[in-house]
Amino acid sequence: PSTIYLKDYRAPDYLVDNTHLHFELKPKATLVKSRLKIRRNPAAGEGLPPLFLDGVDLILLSIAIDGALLSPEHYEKMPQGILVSVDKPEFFLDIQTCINPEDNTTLEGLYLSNGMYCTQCEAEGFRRITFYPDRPDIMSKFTTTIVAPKEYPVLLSNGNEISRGPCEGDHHYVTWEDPFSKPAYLFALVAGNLQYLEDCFITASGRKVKLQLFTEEKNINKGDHALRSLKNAMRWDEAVYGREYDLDIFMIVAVDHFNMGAMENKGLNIFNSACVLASPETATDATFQRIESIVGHEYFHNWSGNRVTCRDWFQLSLKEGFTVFRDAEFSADMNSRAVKRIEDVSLLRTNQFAEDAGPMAHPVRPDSYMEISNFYTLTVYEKGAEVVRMIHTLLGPRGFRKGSDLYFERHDGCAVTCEDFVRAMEDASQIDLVQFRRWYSQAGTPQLTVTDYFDETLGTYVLTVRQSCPPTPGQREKRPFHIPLKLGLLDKNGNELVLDGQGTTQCVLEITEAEQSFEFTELSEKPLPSLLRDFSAPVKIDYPYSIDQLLFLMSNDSDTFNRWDASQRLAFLALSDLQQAYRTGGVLQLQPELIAAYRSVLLNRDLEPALVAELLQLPSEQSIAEASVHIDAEAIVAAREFALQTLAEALFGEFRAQYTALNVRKSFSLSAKDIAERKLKNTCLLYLCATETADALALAQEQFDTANNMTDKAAALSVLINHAGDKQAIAAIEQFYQCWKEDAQVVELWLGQQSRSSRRGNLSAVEKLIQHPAFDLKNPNRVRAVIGGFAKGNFSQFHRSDGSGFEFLADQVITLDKLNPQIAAQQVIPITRWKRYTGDLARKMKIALKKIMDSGDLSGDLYEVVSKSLN
Ligand code: B3K
Ligand code: ZN
Repeated sequence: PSTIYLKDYRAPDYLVDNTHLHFELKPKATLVKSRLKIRRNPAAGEGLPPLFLDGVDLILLSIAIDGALLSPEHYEKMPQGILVSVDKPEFFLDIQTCINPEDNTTLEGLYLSNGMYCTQCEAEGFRRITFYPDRPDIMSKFTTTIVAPKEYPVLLSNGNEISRGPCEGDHHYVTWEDPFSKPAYLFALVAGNLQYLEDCFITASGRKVKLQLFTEEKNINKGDHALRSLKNAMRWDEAVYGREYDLDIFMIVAVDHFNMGAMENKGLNIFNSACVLASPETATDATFQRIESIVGHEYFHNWSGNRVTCRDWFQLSLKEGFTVFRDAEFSADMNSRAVKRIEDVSLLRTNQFAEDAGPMAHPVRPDSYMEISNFYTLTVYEKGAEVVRMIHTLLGPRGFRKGSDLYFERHDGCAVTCEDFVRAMEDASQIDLVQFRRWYSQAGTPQLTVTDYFDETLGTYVLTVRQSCPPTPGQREKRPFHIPLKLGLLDKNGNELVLDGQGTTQCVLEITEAEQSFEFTELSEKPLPSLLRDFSAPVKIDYPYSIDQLLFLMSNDSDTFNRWDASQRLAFLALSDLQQAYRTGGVLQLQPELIAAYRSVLLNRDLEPALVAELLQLPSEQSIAEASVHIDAEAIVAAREFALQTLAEALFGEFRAQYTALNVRKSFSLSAKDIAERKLKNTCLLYLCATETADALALAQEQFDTANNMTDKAAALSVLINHAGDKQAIAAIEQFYQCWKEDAQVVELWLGQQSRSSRRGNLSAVEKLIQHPAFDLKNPNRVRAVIGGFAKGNFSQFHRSDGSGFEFLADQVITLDKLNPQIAAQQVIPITRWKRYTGDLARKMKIALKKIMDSGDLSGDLYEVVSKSLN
């Protein structure tokens, strides 16, 4: 596979004003007729160069210009498409192709999922449907006719339905017209025997929009939450961004086989069933919240992505970073803002920081790729969202809103760049973002080192901030970033100090140089800095906090995020001491201060349950690994296990009391308060059961037997799997399966819990799960649950010192690559970061990678990831 560079971007030679598509659906031989109205792009130069049309895995039946069939000397077949000779500046191009949806296991283009036809075209799936200039800067008005047997009563595409009727031989057709120009990646088609829920939404200007959610009949009772979330998202986008919906109908479809979460096709969002279907009996609180955020995310794309789209795929974060920022703020407004921020930052620090430090590290706007599917990354999405959040911080809410208004107004209907976004923000606010743009072009996680000095005689406090950024592939040297550093200063009683004459107690320092000092005057004592509040920039920050200072911040900081962060820093310090003791054969000990801090968090009745639950979480093994310079997997597992056990034993009484207080029977609700209480209760249950005492396990069993919602049921199952003896655990696993085996989403949860279990998810157990009838290598959700659950979620078993976990992963990835290259390339990631591991593990990961490399014909997706990580 070849590398594509941003610097090589050229405007398209030809434009496609209209696209007429006609589908005759058959499982193994679907006929696709397209009629394209094409014209020379006036902005692309002189002459009439040949027209290139992308096409992959297509059978070409015929091609004609203005009705005249082209003979083979008028076009050239190439590996990835055809090149057509052109002799006029404007013409109609008619093409007929034949495709095979049933055998399409890549889940790109048109495929069948449980007997239902559906499409996935982003980024480059449309070229698997017909020959087309498949690039996002070609925007066209689409009309789509679908012909199918009447056993497929529901036939959907983008836009509005304009006609329907019978066809010969028990067939029928529906024609859809999308009045908005769009790139081919936003095209969608669905056909199936589906039921739907319907609702409606009145927009701010009084237009009525029909909302429909389509799913198989058996799931129809699981759609309410998604529809409610959709209406909340529509209202929120009007209130916060002034954006109204623009078609008369908005449809959501749930499909079981899907490579990612969901897709924002114009007017016809297609969702992975797991990201849209939920009921209290079958879905956990985390699932409900994920659904709300993804429904919001896809809806928000209607403006940030569809009305204004990307010029090329290097600009992916233009729509994804912005839209993740939008959905995060939506979720924060709908639920607990503090908890949402903590969750997002945990994800970023654990997984995006690892990406930024690994072999696939790339800037938010990459400058090259082999396979664009590999760049739907945490860097493009989550770090991209942090970049937009920093612009929000620098401009303030009003300036940011002016900027987004200008961006949408200026670029509506266009395919634009990250540069256009930043320029709109600058123009609207008059704030200089020249240096800030480096966030788009430089990869790697910046490191801030902060030192301070207090002059007692003058009463001045000086903070010195140094920034650096480690080298990443292709980028040795980095120039300083423009970093908003939000901070406050605390006095010895925990009060916020006033930072200026106006009574301000919090400020944003703008770090722009490699080293910079900031002075605060008229202070009577040396303050304690609360740095990087609300995680105001995606950086690592180092300040030599003592344990006492962290304990003080944990109970006194007015910034909730930093209270949590102090608890994490404390835990990291303790875990690092424990690792050191483990390695040197010393005695493992947890400081009494830390135990006392956890106790006071548990006993503090003034703290909100949501925050208590967060403060009590020990960092995951994965996040400890990411924070280590050299990853010593065995020491990490031992240290964390010891900390968990010690806290559980020392605070058993307190956990027990808190659990009992929260374990009251009441009807289920999704209020923020109830979600927080369930989370705290189940955190207590986990600590209690970590002691593996009969008393604690009886509580888990009781909760497992009587829970009236899946959050409590799944939490109980998880602790039974991880801490009960064989008999009790196996009985629970079996009973749960018998109860839920018909429910795809619950079965996925059940598979995932077993393969993530440090106690029971050893390699042979995972190999057995792969043989289970519920497993299916062609279903990405099942692959993510079992293979991903093991390799990404079962740190101790996957990193067993014999390397068997890595070899297993390599074998699975090799098989998977033949079916679904995108999923294979995602699953291989855990072994690509081998360089950071100590000793033999690094070597064994590398051997597993080589095995993949040597296995023969790799897809472009997998080849890119494996070859870059062997480099
Ligand atoms: N835009 C899609 C992602 C498509 C991924 C293609 N490999 C979903 C989203 O981000 O909203
Ligand atoms: Zn998106």
